[in-house]
Amino acid sequence: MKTSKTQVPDNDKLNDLAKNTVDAESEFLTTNQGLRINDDVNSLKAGERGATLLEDFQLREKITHFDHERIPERIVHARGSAAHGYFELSESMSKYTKAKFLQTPGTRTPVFTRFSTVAGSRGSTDLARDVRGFAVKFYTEEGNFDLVGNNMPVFFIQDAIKFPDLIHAVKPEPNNEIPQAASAHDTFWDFVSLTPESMHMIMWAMSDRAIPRSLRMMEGFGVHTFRFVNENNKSVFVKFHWKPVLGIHSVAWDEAQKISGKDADFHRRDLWEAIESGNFPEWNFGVQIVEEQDEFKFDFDILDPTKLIPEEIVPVQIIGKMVLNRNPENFFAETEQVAFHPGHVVSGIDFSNDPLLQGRLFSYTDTQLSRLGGPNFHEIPINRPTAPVHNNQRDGHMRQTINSGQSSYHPNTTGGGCPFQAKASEGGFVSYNERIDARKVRARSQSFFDHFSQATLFFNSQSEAEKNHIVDAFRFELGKLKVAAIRERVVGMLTKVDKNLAAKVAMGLGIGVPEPEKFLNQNFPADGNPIDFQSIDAKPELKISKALSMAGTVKDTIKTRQIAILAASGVDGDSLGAMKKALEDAGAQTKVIASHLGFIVSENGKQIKVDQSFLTAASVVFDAVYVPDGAKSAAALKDEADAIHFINEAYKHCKAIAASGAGVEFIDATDVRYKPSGENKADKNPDTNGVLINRDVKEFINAIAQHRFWEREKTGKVPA
Ligand code: HDE
Repeated sequence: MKTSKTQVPDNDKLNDLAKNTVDAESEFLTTNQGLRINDDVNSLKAGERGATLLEDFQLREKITHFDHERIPERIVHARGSAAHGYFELSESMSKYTKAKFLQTPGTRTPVFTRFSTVAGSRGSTDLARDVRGFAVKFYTEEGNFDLVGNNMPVFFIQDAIKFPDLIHAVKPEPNNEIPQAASAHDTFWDFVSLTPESMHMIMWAMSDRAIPRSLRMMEGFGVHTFRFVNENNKSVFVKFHWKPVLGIHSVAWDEAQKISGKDADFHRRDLWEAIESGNFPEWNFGVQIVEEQDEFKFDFDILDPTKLIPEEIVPVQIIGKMVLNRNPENFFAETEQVAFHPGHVVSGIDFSNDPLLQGRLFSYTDTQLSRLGGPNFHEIPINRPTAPVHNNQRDGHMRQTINSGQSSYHPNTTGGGCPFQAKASEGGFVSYNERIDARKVRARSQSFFDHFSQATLFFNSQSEAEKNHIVDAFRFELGKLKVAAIRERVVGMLTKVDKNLAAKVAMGLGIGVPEPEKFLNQNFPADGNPIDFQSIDAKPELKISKALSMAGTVKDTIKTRQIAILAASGVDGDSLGAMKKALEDAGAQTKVIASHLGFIVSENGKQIKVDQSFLTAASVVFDAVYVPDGAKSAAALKDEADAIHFINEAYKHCKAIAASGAGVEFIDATDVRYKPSGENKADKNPDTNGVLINRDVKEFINAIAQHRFWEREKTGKVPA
């Protein structure tokens, strides 16, 4: 019997390296010293009813281990889930970089990718309005390269020195530890209202990007500008992008809040189940390349992490893909203990002077020392490079490697001079020899001072529905504040982004639109802070960037979409079966939901297995609903309040709904409006608005692929 096995990334080399792992193919339960255990049910006592003896080393070992099973959670990005996979290069980058894994098309590099929320604790909900971490560890033959990014291309602050302040402000307030995994509270918005540079990122965080439908349907960004360096020591700037093959999709905010109650593990489960069912998530990997001589040609500074380079100005070139095809074997050993670090680079990849990136380069090793207990965290299997490690570092807590020999210093003769330094031609890392000739100052470049024009660009680039959701998000978040002055300051700041946006938010909050210039200056901390939000009134050329909207990323596929089929006994088994098959053939997953678990019986007496009852299923965790024919089934559903609620909610959240035959009678008992009424127009499906009544299954499939019919939010309001 297999009892435990330490897993390392699925790669022969890695397995070889994991020499000191435990591969205990033993039939017997043992202590940690390998002693076979005879009784794991009773502790050692003085008599059957007697006191427990201190001598019981078996009990003490077990409980002591248990007492120490938790390690400090990550200060940020504590809640995460991860998977193994590979990166496959399709376009050689040899012109720009000497990084080996980016040379030959077809090269596969093993990866381990961890997604996370930022603010919540380990046990918090997946569906919090938050930024998502998107961290990829590439186990390249030249050492590990970590691309530690987010699902948004910019960040809240420009300088690392403000990071502890930002995080203290967004985390639960320190006096009462409220609220968990939420930015809708005074301290966060107080910080934002006094930090104009955050405005661009705030627009992203208030958009639906902050509530993804699935981790498999989010973009990823390296955020900072990095450098590629080629064999001739020529460098270009580079921004990294991940583009999900399934498109970028989100849920509705009302839905997100409900999912948090119905299934707090929604994203984690979705990722796990997709991989288990062989639907491996995929992203295209892209780069934006900027030649060194073009560094200053933009109307923003490419070192400023609150700015993106619009794809219309520098296109994203797709150079490969990432496929996640294996779930971790053990959450703690892999997902929890993985240690990312933006400073883990390989020869050919280097840093820019982005002051946020520069600060991160210190922080990540430092945090692992306390989180993983010492300096040897690189020896934990998930963190080990596939490239061999030879150096003179020794000892420390939990050292795994047994180094042999006398010498642990350089230079040496006692060890024959080993290990040797590598020349650049041998793959030795040489930092890019950028010329730096400057005064030592605590200051920020004037070129960082345009805090609003890209926030405006983002807002202008959104679809109408996306814009409305941003307005609602501001109303929600600011509506939760207790201090009115903070609310006003934020709305004042919004006028610098878009006057109409500010007016709409103000209306929802029942306040007038404040004059930003006047009061923002007054309220600014009088501490000589050099940040003056008005310093630059930039007028960028680009007014709209289509790439910033999710609306254009709808893909023609329903692969992995979850479809609920509501039924009761008396259902038309053929109608149900045909739809189930058609949807599954198209790659979707279906679940039959009824009032009880077990089986329902079709019109012609066949048993149909029920997957979930209304008690455990909720429309918010599905993408679409189907109600099959069958008079008795429809009548029974009409009497089922949960079934009516299910449909109403699916309708409210703008999902595709289909019904056939008598199933329509049940739809008629809900608040769903489906009759074409002129104003009830859908995005791509003008006749149906996503409600398919006695329509062909192909139309239903097309509707599911559209993801949502946001138009309904205007015309199809239902209480749910
Ligand atoms: Fe992080 N960040 N960060 N961060 N970050 C951490 O490292 C930090 C920043 C990001 O799945 C910590 O191992 C500083 C930007 C991800 O394990 C910590 C600054 C971006 C993850 C840390 C930033 C990120 C982290 C906490 C400002 C997007 C999760 C635990 C200078 C480009 C990685 C840990 C995982 C984790 C520090 C800003 C992404 C404390 C000081 C910008 C995806 O070291």
